[in-house]
Amino acid sequence: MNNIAYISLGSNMGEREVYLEKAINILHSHGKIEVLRKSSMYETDPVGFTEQGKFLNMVIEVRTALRPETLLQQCLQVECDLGRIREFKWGPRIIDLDVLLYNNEKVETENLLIPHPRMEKRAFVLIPLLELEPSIGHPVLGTPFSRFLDEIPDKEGVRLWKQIYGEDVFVHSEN
Ligand code: PH2
Ligand code: MG
Ligand code: MG
Repeated sequence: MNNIAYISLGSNMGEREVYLEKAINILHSHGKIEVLRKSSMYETDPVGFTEQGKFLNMVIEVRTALRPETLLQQCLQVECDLGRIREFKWGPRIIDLDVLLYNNEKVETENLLIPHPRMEKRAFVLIPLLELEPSIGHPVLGTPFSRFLDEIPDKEGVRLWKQIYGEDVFVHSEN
């Protein structure tokens, strides 16, 4: 169990917070995945296909004995367990789990690209990631992710929704 991975979670249908929490619990209940830390939850304007509801997004840090491909399979299994139906790419979803980073490794297989190929352009990924690990850098480019965040124009679309610090919850604003 000595690999560290970061996974982003997003939901924009139904009880969004419940889906995020259930997904984390299912991952953590896997014998070879331990959820170490959770970022706060952020409410975010949809990026890409914009005619859909606002998302809740967050990032978790996990320790795992699984190789990246198997970790991805587990993430997809969680989406399936929670009843995700894929209607169209980038459309509304009850839950989406994306593997962002796996140690400092670069992974390029048919189904999986790590680092996640769009992560450095997405404030809804970078803001929660940097909350957990402020000085983390891009494993391939070497650039700190904070530098990428500085270059993103539409950070206003990401608002703190539920602040989590360790086990303590400080804010909960209902929308
Ligand atoms: N996920 C997408 C496309 N657009 N926008 C927000 N705000 N949050 C997401 O998680 C998201 C998105 C594709 O996975
Ligand atoms: Mg995604
Ligand atoms: Mg996905």
